Amino acid sequence: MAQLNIITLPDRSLRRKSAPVERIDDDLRTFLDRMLEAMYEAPGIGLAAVQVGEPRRIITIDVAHKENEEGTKSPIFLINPEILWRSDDTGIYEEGCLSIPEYYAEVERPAKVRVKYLDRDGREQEMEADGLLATCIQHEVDHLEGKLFIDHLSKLKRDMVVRKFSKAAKEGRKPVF
Ligand code: GNR
Ligand code: NI
Repeated sequence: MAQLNIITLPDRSLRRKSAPVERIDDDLRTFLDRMLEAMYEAPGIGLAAVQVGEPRRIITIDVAHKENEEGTKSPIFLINPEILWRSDDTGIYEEGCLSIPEYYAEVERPAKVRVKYLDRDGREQEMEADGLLATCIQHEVDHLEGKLFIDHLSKLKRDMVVRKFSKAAKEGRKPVF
């Protein structure tokens, strides 16, 4: 089966709000596996289904498997995730996004979150996360609302990024940062 293609700016479909998953069956699990493969291949530490053209509330994450080191995979699948609690204390990470290739910027977010979700067997789970995992979960849940990490930056920076991607796309090249 062909690998899933990751959508990049200025594609407006990244702004769509994703719809809840209604049934968790083998077809969905096959799709989860394909998402995971695309994420590892990229390589990235997280992926939301909307980034591969499926606006459904599905996320894959593996913060341990940053580079393609075989044997250290620890994937997490979050279906219909809901952030139940965000800490008051915040943390700053330099974020990137597979849909905004080669642009990185520091984003401040709550340092810890508690999230409720369905796992790949359809079982309800809750997890408390901190560090990079907490940042990644928030970055991915933002995608489900059509929100990108550049939305956390100043309007000046965000507009600069979008303009560079739009201009580059018209000229059939990649943006230079
Ligand atoms: O691969 C990714 N790295 C990353 C680094 C810091 C904060 C968030 C991320 S998620 C990103 C992959 C991606 O675009 N997921 O939507
Ligand atoms: Ni992203």
